[in-house]
Amino acid sequence: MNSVFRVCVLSVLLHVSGSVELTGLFGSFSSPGFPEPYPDNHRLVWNISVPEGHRVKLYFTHFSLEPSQHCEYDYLQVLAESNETLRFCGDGEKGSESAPRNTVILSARERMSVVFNSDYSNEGRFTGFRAFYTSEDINECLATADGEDVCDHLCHNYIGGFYCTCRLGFLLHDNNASCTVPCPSQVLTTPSGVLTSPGYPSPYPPMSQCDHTIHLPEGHRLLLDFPEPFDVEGHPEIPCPYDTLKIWTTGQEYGPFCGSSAPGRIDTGSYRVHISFRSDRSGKHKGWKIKYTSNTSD
Ligand SMILES: *[C@@H]1O[C@H](CO)[C@@H](O)[C@H](O)[C@H]1NC(C)=O
Ligand SMILES: *[C@@H]1O[C@H](CO)[C@@H](O)[C@H](O)[C@H]1NC(C)=O
Ligand SMILES: *[C@@H]1O[C@H](CO)[C@@H](O)[C@H](O)[C@H]1NC(C)=O
Ligand SMILES: [Ca+2]
Ligand SMILES: [Ca+2]
Repeated sequence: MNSVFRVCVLSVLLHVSGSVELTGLFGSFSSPGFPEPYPDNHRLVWNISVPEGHRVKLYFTHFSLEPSQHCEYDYLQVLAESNETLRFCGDGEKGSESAPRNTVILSARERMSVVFNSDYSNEGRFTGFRAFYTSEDINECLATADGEDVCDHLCHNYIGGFYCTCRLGFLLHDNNASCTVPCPSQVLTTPSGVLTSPGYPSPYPPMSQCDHTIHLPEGHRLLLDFPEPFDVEGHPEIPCPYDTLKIWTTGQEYGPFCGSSAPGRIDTGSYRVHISFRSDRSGKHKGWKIKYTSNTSD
């Protein structure tokens, strides 16, 4: 096992502290001198790390530490990375509530630290602990990141990782998680027409990137109307932080537009209009429709 052991005498009180790195797929460790009673004034740390995409599973086959309220004298502490810290003491066989007994402790990710601490006395001649650990694949497909599934459509778990796929007709975005549909750029040249978000009025896909142009002969003047439903993911205070519809002509910008009430008619005063739409990773919204007409201005 690839472990380093360091002991340093910290003070005249003969406190001994050390740390051990454990990097195998499985292993075991125990209190100093095990199965003899452990020495006083020791603080040892075992840092366990397992390969990416795995977590650490820890359990004890023997546990007998001096009992104390809140385990403030002698204790074993487990830091399971982004989980709460657990502290154990006492003797499971004697029914101690604060002993781990048959608990299996799982880390959230690849690392777990175990701290053994003994104070200045062990009068009860407690024999300490013996711990075993193994690594276990994380099933990322069961997890959610900020309440969102890790994959938009289908999630496939494998040992050491996972990947996402999309249902027929969708493409996996470069972020490896979103399923989008391509939004080919359109250039409209008819005097009136319609443009919509992809799939309108079905919810538009995430990570949409649409850029369209309406281009009429010079002298025309484009008018834009937004029929209901208009539904683009918005925010009550911040202007369009998620999904945005923007419209501009040479010299004039409209929007960004989002939310659930349609913008009023836009008289662009121009014969050439650009429309761009972007959506982010999340949300289900119907999108937008633009009906345009034109006048010939004199
Ligand atoms: C062991 O892990 C702890 C907590 O995660 C960290 O503070 C400490 O530096 C690590 N020790 C070594 C030797 O890597
Ligand atoms: C740590 O977090 C993982 C995943 O969130 C959970 O399954 C596990 O039970 C937690 N372990 C502890 C000791 O709280
Ligand atoms: C997506 O997956 C590819 C191939 O597995 C990888 O090279 C790339 O870094 C991943 N991209 C992201 C954003 O995770
Ligand atoms: Ca996995
Ligand atoms: Ca969105």
